This record gives sequence, structure tokens and C-alpha cells, in this order.
Amino acid sequence: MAMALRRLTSTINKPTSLYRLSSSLSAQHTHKSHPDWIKQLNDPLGVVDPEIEDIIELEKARQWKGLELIPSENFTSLSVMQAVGSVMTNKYSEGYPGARYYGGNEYIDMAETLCQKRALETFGLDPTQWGGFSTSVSGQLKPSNFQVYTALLKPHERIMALDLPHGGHLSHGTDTKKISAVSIFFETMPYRLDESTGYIDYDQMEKSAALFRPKLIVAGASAYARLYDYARIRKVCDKQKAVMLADMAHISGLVAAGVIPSPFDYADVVTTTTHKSLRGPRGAMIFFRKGLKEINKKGQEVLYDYEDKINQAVFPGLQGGPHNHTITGLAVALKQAMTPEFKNYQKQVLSNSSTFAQSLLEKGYDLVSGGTENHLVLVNLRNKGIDGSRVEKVLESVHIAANKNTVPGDVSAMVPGGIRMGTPALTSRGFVEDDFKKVAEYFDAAVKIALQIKENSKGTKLKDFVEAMESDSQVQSQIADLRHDVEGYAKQFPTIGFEIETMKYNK
Ligand code: DSN
Repeated sequence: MAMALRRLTSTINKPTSLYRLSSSLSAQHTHKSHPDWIKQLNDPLGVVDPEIEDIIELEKARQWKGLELIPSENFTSLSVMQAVGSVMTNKYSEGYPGARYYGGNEYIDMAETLCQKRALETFGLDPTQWGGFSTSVSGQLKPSNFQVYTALLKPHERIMALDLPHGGHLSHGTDTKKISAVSIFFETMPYRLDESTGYIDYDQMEKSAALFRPKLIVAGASAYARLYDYARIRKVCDKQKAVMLADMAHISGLVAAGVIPSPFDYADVVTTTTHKSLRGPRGAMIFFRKGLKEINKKGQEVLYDYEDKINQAVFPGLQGGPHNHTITGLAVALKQAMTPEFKNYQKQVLSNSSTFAQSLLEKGYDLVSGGTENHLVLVNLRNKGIDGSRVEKVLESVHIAANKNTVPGDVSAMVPGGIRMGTPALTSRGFVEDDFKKVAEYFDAAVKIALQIKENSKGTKLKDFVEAMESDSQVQSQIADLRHDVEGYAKQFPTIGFEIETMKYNK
């Protein structure tokens, strides 16, 4: 006992031994292994949850074999998915870089700061004049637009935006049934298309604004195939002293690549989702002007005051912990958006869209506004004697994903008269102009099947149509043939973010 004690004290008192003791604490740990119950919790997906793994494999096959024509969708890159599926998902970081309510955020701050820097660079913005949030990603565009409204307006102040049935978006509050929070908490007045041209009626917008006196006007849409006249809307905003919010969700990839005009030259605030033409992860960004606004009549400098207000509205106003994996993935997407390859991609998106529009026109389809200047087309099916809901059903059955959509003149959003289709997703897979001529043929074939089904339907309801579609063996065999052709065509193109060889369902 005494010997042992002596040995211990002599060891303790030797400085070199002390050094060895501390160095073994910091660097010479052996790796511990987990007990089985922890190991099991960390097994790979295929072991933990084959059911979900199978669903993911089915979705991969769907993305590979189908024609993805929904204009607000895209296939994000492998590198973005790697960042999104990373350990960055594990952190809470309420607050802002350098001012968090949680410890351990040094790398989250680095990712977010880089993301913000890249966001400004991507859109060519001077950081002394514009600020941006990549934190606004714990929702889709609806929260972001709502965050802007709550930051800059008082409850029930007035917003003007494109009418929902004319191509607007629910987050702009022009729904007459008051189903969106925006239309519940704010007063909205729509501006509309000139139905004879399918273009926005700016003259009428100006007149309505003079009567309605909005505090904020939204320049942005969900189904508008033409470019916005931002300068014109700026003038209306200036007359009414209204904030100009550009919602560039659909077109932000095209804006980033500089292939269509940028709203930043005119708007006060710009919002966008990040997963549409921009090809990032699902999320949203808010940009706002800062710095000098004007010199007032007394010769004093007036500064923009959006930064703190929008900051507050995002957090703590409406958002909690940011999705750090998404912010990290977005940083990657923005890096890609500044490359020459991305510019080529966006040029191809536009060229494909224009070819697609032309092919549809040649087949006798009526396009709202007569064509397109962006990534989407809006087909008015009324002259064909059918509606968007019925055509969407047949398209889905032949593995073509598109949206039914209201078109000017529609009385019901339940049976809209049009179909909205876009080119960003298939362009990501490598489709070029000739491929879109083929896509137009497949679309036309699907519409013809829909017309035949409608003729055989016993009643006038959508469910009668579906019943006729499912019960007619001749129709079923036409659908099977067309689906076979569509899938054969789509399968020629590479998948994005995963390899065909590694897929479970790759036949
Ligand atoms: N951004 C919408 C779309 O256009 O599909 C979804 O809310």
C-alpha cells in the first residue's frame, strides 16, 4: 500500500509524467465502440427502413422515366444534395451569424456568411446597397413573402398583386376566398391581364393603384410567360409611395444567368425560392435595399430602413431554427449559378421553351399571350374543347407531369381551362430543342386521348371522366402505348444526382 502510494505520488510530481498524462487525454484516446442498441439506431437506411428506401427508389425511377414539365420544379445537382444530406442538419442556430442563441455555431456561421456573400454576388449586387437572407429557408416562398409583408406593413394595410386566376400566386393574397394568410391579414387588390392580349394591363394597374393606394405592389407571378415591365411598376409604386416587391421565384435562375432582365434595378425588396430555375435546394431568400434612399427636401440623407424590420420579421417574428443543411446546399447552388455552364444551361432553358411554344402553336394550341419569353408556356385548352384537369389526368397516366392552371376567362379554379408547362427540369437532364418538339408530340397525343375519353364519359364531372378513362380497355391500351413511348424516350437521358446503374428499379 505504502509502496503503491509512493509510486503514485512520484509519478504525479514528475512534470514529464504530467505532460504525458494530459497528452494522453487529448490525443491518445482509443475509439470506443457503441453498444448494439446505439449501433442499430445508426444503421444505414436500407437496414433501418427498407420501406422508405424502396419509396425513394420508386421516386428515382419516376424521375428517370417521366417527363417533368412542372415549371416550378427542377433536378438539383449531386453536390447540392450532398450538402443538404450532411451533418449541417444537426444544429440549432436561431439568430444571425455572430449573434446566435445557441453555442457551437462557428461552422454554421461560416456556411451562412458564405451563402449570403454568394447570394449577393450571384445577382451582381453591391453589399453596401443590398442585403440578403439565406436564413429565410424554413419554409417555401409563402413564409418569405409573408415575412416581408409583416416587416413592412401593418395588419390590413394594402397590397396589389397579379390576380390568382391570371397567373398570380397564393402568397400574394389575391385569392377571393381568403384561404391564404396574406389575404386574411392584409387587404389585397388584384391587377390583371388584358384578356385580349394575355399581357399584364399596366394602364389598368396604374388606375386601380390610384384608387386603392396600396402600400406595397408585387411584381411577380406563378404562371406568366412574359417578362415583367419592372420600370413601369416602379413608376406606379413611386406615384403611390408604395414598396415594390419583386417575387422572382420562377425566374431567379434566368435572372442569375443574366438572360432576362433583373428586377434588382427597380425593386425595393426581392424574394425568391431557391429550387426552381435556380436549381438549388428547397428554400427561399429575401433581398432588401439598404444604404442611401434619397436626399430629402431639407437636404438630409434618408436611409432605407428595411434591414432591421425584415430581420425581425424573419426571426424572431415568424421563424425559428434555420435549416442549416439547406443554407449549406444553397451556398453550393449559388456557386454553380455563377459559372459559365449555368449561363449555358439557362440559355438552353429559354431556347427549349421557345421551341416548345412554337411546336404547340403549330399543332393548333392557343397559348396565353401567344407565346413565351421565359421558361414556361400556359396553354389555353378551351379551343380544343377540354380543360386542364382532364388533360392533367391523362398526362399523369402516361408519365408526363404538368399542372392544370387557370387561364383568363375561367370561372372556376376547380376546373381550370389551361395547362402550365416549363422547361427547367428536362433541360437539366439534357433535353434540347428537338427533344421539346417530341415532347409537344407526346402532349398532343395525350390531349387527343383526353378528348376521346371525354366523348365517352357518361357524366360531366371529373370523376365520370376518370371512370371512363379507367374502364375503357381501348383507352387503357392507348395510354399504355403512349406511356411506353414516353418512358422509352425519357430513359435515354441521364438522371441527375444518382446513377442509373445504382437504381433498384432501372428497367
Ligand atoms: N411557386 C408555386 C408554383 O408556381 O408552382 C408553388 O407554390
